[in-house]
Amino acid sequence: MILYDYYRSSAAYRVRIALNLKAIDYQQVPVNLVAGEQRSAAHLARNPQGLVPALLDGELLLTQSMAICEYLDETYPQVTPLLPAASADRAKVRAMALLVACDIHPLNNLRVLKYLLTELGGSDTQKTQWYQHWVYQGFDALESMLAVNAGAFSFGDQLSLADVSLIPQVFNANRFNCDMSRYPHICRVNDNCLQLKGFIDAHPDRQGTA
Ligand SMILES: N[C@@H](CCC(=O)N[C@@H](CS)C(=O)NCC(=O)O)C(=O)O
Repeated sequence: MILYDYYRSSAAYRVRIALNLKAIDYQQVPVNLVAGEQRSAAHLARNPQGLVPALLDGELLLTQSMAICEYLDETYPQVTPLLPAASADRAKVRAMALLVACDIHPLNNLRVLKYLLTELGGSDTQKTQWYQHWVYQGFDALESMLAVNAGAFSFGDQLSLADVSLIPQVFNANRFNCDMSRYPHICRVNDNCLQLKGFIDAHPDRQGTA
């Protein structure tokens, strides 16, 4: 498989975690978001949205990190299942995963922050305020969901899609100096995940920087 990747992209980071947890060999092809390579003709042919990640599995080209993670989970169900067996439990895991992927991350994406700065004339301080606002709003809710659902990980003691989605968001929240002391459950789950090889190897600091 080939992952079109950027080391600091949290959406690509999710897919790296899922690939590692599934013990799938893959090749990384960096798409430098700061240099604008995501808008090149070559990358738009892979992902018409001009975003990373994209995953090539043989002839199959996939986009959208959560769709890719579910594809990997369905294709390799025996190795580290990312969704629980019961449909009610799957809905709970997806709710936590999508809270991050749909309701925090898109508001704080590179193109949105850039738009705030360049088109709307915002300052760096306003950009940080915007970023932190949406993290706090999402994490306040997620913290209360983890209080009910979490054990060592987001959903009991089994790894799940909720962890795959959460850990990259915590990395980014730290980058933007969010006060994580407000979230003891999130921090515990994050610490536990970061002890595991699949998460360690997927970490942005362990990737090439191109
Ligand atoms: N919903 C998409 C989001 C993908 C996304 O936003 N990727 C970001 C990096 S995390 C990106 O490529 N940004 C490029 C840009 O904003 O120009 C997914 O989960 O794959």
